Amino acid sequence: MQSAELRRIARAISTVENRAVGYEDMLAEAYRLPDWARVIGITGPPGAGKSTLVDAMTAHWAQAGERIAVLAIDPSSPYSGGAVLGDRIRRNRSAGYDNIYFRSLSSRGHVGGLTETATDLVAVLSLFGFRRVIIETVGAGQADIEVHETADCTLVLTVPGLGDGVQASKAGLMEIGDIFAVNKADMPGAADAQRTIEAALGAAYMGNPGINLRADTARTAPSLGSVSPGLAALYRRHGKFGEDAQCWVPPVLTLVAAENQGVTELAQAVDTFIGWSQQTGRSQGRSRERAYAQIMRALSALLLAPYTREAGAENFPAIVAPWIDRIAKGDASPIEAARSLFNGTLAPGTQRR
Ligand SMILES: Nc1nc2c(ncn2[C@@H]2O[C@H](COP(=O)(O)OP(=O)(O)OP(=O)(O)O)[C@@H](O)[C@H]2O)c(=O)[nH]1
Ligand SMILES: [Mg+2]
Repeated sequence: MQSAELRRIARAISTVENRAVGYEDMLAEAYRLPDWARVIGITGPPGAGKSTLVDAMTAHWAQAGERIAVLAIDPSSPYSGGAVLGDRIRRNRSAGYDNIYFRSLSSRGHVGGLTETATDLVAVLSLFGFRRVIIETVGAGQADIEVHETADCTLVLTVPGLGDGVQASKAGLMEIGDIFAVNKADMPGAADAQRTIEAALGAAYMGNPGINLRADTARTAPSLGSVSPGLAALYRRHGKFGEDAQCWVPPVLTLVAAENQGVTELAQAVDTFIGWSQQTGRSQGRSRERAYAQIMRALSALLLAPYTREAGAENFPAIVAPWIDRIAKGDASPIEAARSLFNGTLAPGTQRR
């Protein structure tokens, strides 16, 4: 990519991130594209080798001539003063290709939240001809879950020897993975880690890794009692044994990302999953759910806009504070607060006369 084009891409990304002037027009065009870039989310504990894997995977796809964008979500808190970008982007194998674009993004400060920004960014990157977008997040919280909403395929990376099966389930990562991989298989304990994850998955899945055809006749559904929201989302994504004719059981692969071992197989698994999701209509179903959520968020923002304009968004904390005190004292409920604000203080025409 020429530097002029890199600047145009960077400017477009900032416009979306900040919802700056031109943002709506850009999205109007981007959302009309017939086909978007495929989105691969990569998450896992700090130091698991995510960036090393991103480097190897981008090289793999870039070699095939694809144009790829990488967004590294920076988990930095406001206290640390922003990203240490050099640390988070590794370009060893992918350095020779000029069809790869890297960018670091803050996990905070997005007007509509990270899911909104990430989805819009995928649209805009598609406008610039990218066929794949890889999003790297540190497997430590909300950012992963939010980014996962946007991803066509979520890859959860772990390493041997940290009891990661347990760690991952604590962080809620077991429920978002479409594919799991144990990296650093050159270290002792990789097979154990693989078995731990397979065992953790066993409660929710039956059948063999990958696409399971005729799942309804093969097995009966596991009895899970009442299904948690996480599991329900998982079944929407992967199908459920006993109910759906086809199911996806997340494979648990092993890797040595630093040596480029297992990367081709992983890339193939990603494409198999994405292809299966599209063929079975699951991917389209998720896009529709996402569009609904996006419309509702945009709608609430528009409905709130007159109040925001009148009261001034910066005054909201002060306006709401007395209600927080009352709720803290056990003297009001949040919905009472919202209703009262809606009917009184915040109604247009009641401020600063
Ligand atoms: N032994 C071994 N080391 C690896 C492998 N892959 C990556 N590493 C090393 O692990 C360290 C962390 O790698 P990164 O790719 O930066 O890990 P990360 O998950 O992106 O880290 P954060 O972004 O900081 O969470 C580096 O020193 C890598 O060289 C592997 O397959 N085997
Ligand atoms: Mg990294």
